[in-house]
Amino acid sequence: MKDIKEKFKQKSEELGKEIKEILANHGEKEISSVKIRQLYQGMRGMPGLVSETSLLDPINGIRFRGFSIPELKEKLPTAEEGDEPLPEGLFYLMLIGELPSDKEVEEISNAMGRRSQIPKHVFNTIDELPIETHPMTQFVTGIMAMQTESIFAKAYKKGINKKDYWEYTFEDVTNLISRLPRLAAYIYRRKYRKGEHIEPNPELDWAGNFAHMLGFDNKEFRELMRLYLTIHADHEGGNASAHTTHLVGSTLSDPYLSFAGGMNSLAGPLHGLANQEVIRWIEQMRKEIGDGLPTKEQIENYVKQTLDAGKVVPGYGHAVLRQTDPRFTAQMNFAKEHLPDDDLVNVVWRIYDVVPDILKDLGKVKNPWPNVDAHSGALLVHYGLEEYEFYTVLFGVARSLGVLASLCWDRALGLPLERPKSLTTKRIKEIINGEEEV
Ligand code: AMX
Repeated sequence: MKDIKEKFKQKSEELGKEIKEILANHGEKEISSVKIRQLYQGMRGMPGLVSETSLLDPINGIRFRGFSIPELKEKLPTAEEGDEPLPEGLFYLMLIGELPSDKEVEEISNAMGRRSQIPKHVFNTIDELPIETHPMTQFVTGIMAMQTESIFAKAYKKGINKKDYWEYTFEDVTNLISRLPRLAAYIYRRKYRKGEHIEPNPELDWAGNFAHMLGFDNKEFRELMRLYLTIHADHEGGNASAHTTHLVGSTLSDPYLSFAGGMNSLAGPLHGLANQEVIRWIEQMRKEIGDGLPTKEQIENYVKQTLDAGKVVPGYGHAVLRQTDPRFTAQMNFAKEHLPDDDLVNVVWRIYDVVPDILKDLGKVKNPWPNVDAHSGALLVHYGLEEYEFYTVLFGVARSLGVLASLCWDRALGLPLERPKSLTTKRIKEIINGEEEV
């Protein structure tokens, strides 16, 4: 990783200079105004932070350093055995801002293999948790237990110069990303496969090795993991897991603590937990109306039942997107190629035919289209990964790539403690009445 680290240093110094100039020449330029409703509605659409790794367009979806998902599929290096992009390549792209060569991706894969060792106390800590503990709780516990390994925290304690923060962060970030598949696989095998663990295979790439350690050692599943970990990696900086990682990191908490924070936020049903909720919801529907392909009317009735019970339809809607999520489409294309006749996949596609119109008719849902989580579970079930409570952990492993690449940038650019202003409703009423603050 030495050359990549050197390249990152050079890129971040260049951007640091540009930002200084922007601030000196345009620091006072207004780019947005804030409406009262935005304070009560989750700051939707309010620019509030900078994140270099990706940018989300409401219609066209996510672009990683300018590249769409189909472009990533075309341009990023792949494993020899397949044609899905290697997520290590996306990590490089997000970190450096340029497409990697095959050699650079190989360098990352090898470094990740070498750095993937996890100290025994981490496994022991997880083993102390009751087996029924939710996999996301086990995942966060494991990340927190690994914090003993933080190079940044140790260096900070000794005393380091501000300008060197990024270097220690970079090391922590690379180590943490390398270790996460091992940690996640450990949790999976502990909870669902009688604790029969599988040693890593150093010959495999990051995602391929993850599939292997989970116990799904076939080419198609390895390919699915490469695609899955790529498309879930980042969704610009304002989404809850990215923003939480950034916020916690802004206090100079080390990457382990910051990422654990991000993962707690991914564990919410409105965010990453939606992928488990989708399969749970479909399973419930099939219990009620029977297996096989449900009719459109049956789905319509089930959706209405969900809405009447005051619940959301999981996998549909988005805070920013206003079209079908290209991450949904990428998974649909994978399914069309590899498993077009799968029962559950066909249920997911039929739900896609029915739900948007119903949500549109409600008149309040801003985005009636499916998001990434509407499709992911059906693919996993097909290959035998049926334990849906584990799905958010897969999302979390993927999300590490984007939010931790971003954390490297935060430290390299010396971004400060995040501390937005909050108001009380009393103060808002005073502002409405044109009263000065007392
Ligand atoms: N089903 C039913 N109602 C929905 C809905 C859905 N899928 N999506 C939005 N709505 C409702 C909201 O609950 C809200 O109702 P309210 O005014 O009675 O409170 C209204 O429509 C307006 O909401 P919105 O502005 O369209 O959405 P939002 O930005 O507030 O929330 C999200 C976005 C994702 C939380 C929401 O669409 C949702 O709950 N979806 C289902 C859960 C889900 O799939 N989450 C995963 C998102 C992707 C991810 O992070 N992994």
